[in-house]
Amino acid sequence: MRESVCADDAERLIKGLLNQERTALARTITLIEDESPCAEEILKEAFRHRGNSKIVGLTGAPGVGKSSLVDNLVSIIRDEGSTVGIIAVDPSSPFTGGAILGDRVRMRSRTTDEGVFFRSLASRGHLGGLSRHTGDVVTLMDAFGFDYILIETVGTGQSEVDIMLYAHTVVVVLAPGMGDDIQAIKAGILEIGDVFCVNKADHPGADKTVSVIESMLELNKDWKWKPPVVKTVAAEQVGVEDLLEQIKSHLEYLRANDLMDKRVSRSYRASLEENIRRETVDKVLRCAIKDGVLDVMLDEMLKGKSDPVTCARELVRKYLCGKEI
Ligand SMILES: Nc1nc2c(ncn2[C@@H]2O[C@H](COP(=O)(O)OP(=O)(O)O)[C@@H](O)[C@H]2O)c(=O)[nH]1
Ligand SMILES: [Mg+2]
Repeated sequence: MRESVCADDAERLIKGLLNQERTALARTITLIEDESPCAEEILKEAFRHRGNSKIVGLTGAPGVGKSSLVDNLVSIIRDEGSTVGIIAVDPSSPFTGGAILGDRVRMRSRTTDEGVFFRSLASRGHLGGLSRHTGDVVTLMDAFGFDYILIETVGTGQSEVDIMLYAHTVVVVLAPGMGDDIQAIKAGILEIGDVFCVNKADHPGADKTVSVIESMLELNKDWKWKPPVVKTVAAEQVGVEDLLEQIKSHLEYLRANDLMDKRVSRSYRASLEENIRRETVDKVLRCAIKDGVLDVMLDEMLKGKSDPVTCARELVRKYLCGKEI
């Protein structure tokens, strides 16, 4: 019964999505976040229609100015007549003002501008992981037909780095005087950056930060694409055109060197992993929570009657093995 209702709904939403109806897009994203079975059909169909968007990720520590940059990039992209979908996977800390800036883009997309669509994804899902839906939302926005998709995420952990795998071009954003974050760069982000952006160039030490990044990039002699380092003052709309030019150059480089497929398959791989986790780890935990089995097991562990290894095996056997999933 549920299936047939779902099928109708899915068909209508797919049609709407491909007709660039924003309500259909918004509704489908909600279905995905709710992990509704209807979302699956839509996603399968949407996947067949993706492949035209330029997907750009922006990552960096909280407060460096990612949302401000996104806001600026959106203005320039719109001035060029292109459309843009924005995905913010950002806890929007009240201390950084992230929420307020996000609101600015969100307001524009809700009120006057049909060419902008903003969606923030809850960064912590109910199972405790980082948003597992980013890849799916990228697929939907791509199928919808935005010229650009911008993904903003806080670049502090591995999961955030993983989200960047959905992008064709990754922009790593820094601000001057961030000694600790230069260390963080060493721990993984340097490798994924295609373009580096030193924002808040109105603050002292911007040139120093640029040269630190450049000297780190020098260590890798194998670059076919040497990531450019761009200075911006997002608060005053300075340097953001140059940033967009560098992003476009990188996309052009990928295309000219037949590297786009590699990037795309990187994102498919990330999507695949995301889906496998959802079909296994998330499913087992969800079932165990729903049935109350998890609480029972935790209690048994507390009483010394069981252990995580045994319980994990039991849960996998109970909820995955021999069952249709
Ligand atoms: N001085 C200065 N402040 C900036 C600049 N860009 C952003 N900001 C401010 O820095 C704060 C954090 O910016 P936001 O874009 O929310 O950073 P996010 O957390 O990385 O998204 C806000 O108060 C911005 O107004 C800049 O280029 N210079
Ligand atoms: Mg932000």
